[in-house]
Amino acid sequence: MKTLLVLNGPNLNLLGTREPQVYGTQTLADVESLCLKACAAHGLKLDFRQSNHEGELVEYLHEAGRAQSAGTLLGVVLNAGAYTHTSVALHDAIKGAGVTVIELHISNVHAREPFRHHSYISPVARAVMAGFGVQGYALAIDGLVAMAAA
Ligand code: CA2
Repeated sequence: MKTLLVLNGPNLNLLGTREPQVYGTQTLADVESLCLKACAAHGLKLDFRQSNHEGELVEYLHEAGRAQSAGTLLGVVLNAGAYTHTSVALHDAIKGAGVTVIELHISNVHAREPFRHHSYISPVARAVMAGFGVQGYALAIDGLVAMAAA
């Protein structure tokens, strides 16, 4: 049974506690449950993580690259949070690890402040999903599975 990694960046541990008009009312634990369901439907094991630390996210992406090379990991659904718009380190980590990443955003970042319009992740992502709310996580999992099967 292969694993799929859902990786969440800074402040996503606060999901459901503030800004419900932007991010909805579901918590990160709710998101983990919906990812678990989506992975189970495809016979996949879920590895669900969150970190507020850029270096830790880099380490997780390196680990994911090794697991994908070893054939035990299908790929990563990554919501890099605000690091999306700032982190050359995450860009380089994805590229260097050679790991398949689907970039995911709960909100439609392109309909928000201009500083959220640029992503360092998009050029090294296989696909980008934004604006579907937390349901986007399940859609991204389905999309990653479909891509891997094609
Ligand atoms: O829409 C998304 O998923 C984002 O990746 C979320 C990031 C934001 O910086 C990106 O531009 C878009 C922010 C995550 C913080 O989430 C919070 C949720 C509730 C309360 C406070 C923060």
